[in-house]
Amino acid sequence: NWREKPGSPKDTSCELRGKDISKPRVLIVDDQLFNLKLLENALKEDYIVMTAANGVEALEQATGKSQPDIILLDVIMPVMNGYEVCIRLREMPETRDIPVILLTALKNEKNEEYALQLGVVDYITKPFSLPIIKGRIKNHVEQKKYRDRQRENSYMDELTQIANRRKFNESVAIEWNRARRNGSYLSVLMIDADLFKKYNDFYGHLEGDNCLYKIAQTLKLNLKRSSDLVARWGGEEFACILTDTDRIGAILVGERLRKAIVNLNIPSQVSDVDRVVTVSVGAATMLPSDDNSLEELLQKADLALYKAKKSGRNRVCS
Ligand code: GH3
Ligand code: MG
Ligand code: MG
Ligand code: MG
Repeated sequence: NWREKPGSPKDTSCELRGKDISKPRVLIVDDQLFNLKLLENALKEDYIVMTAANGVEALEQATGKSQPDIILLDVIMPVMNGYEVCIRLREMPETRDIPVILLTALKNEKNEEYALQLGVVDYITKPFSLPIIKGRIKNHVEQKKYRDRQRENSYMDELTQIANRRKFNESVAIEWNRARRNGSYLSVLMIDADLFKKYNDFYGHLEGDNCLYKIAQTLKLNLKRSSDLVARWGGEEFACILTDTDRIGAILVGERLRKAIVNLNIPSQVSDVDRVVTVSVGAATMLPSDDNSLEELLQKADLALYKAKKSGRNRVCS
């Protein structure tokens, strides 16, 4: 069965998202150290507990590499109050779907109504009962995990068993924003199988599909960092997101991927390169800012790919 090579398709739903086997993560946000400690102690057995003492820290934690599965948020805090934190969380695609429970001493209808309008999943007033908080967290985390699984399924390309374009689009937008905040480089690779129409015509569509599966899995296997992503862009084209990677770095990764495909040694009578299947790669890099855009980055990668095709295929251009 060709699907068993070069890496058997495991349960990729978890893989797309990184490690998912460990405990759920809860972020507790409160300006009172006493409350933080109390909740941390109550939750640390069942959760990985993250803490923040104000709204700014909370947003930093929520947008970091290890995101919380749920946020317990105090309302009255200096610098930025809980409502503002909620608004900011809802604005960003990477934090929009993290459930938020407000924990507050503001015990009146107007405040609770406002909180619900902002999209919080629960509103708990202080003084609180620990067992009830734990019960509510557990239920909300379960629902969140279920939604995550549903979403992961919608992110998968059926034929190649890697991420699809929907996943790529969502991830690249998130990484663009993250790179912009951090002042770091973001690179994209566009990868296109060479002379694939001829390959299909010569070997048939089934063999063509088989080949696309092998290419996709090989690309995935050869990306080393967990923050990198390869997706099927469509047809015989793939796209990679390389976070925190400058132009030289992107070209190096592109070369590694190009060679890995050559080394697969998939026979191809229609190829003019050692009679094996090859790919062309376009690399583009940007330092995201006000003066450029994600669309431009993707366009640049496309142009570079065009250059690679024009100048003879089986190469990386930037
Ligand atoms: P180039 O080197 O310039 O990229 O030439 P090409 O033939 O690869 O490019 P072109 O865009 O002309 O043709 C792409 C071909 O890829 C057309 C189609 O037969 C094939 N293809 C696209 N999607 C699939 C797929 O899902 N399965 C198979 N078997 N073939 C596909
Ligand atoms: Mg407070
Ligand atoms: Mg193409
Ligand atoms: Mg092609």
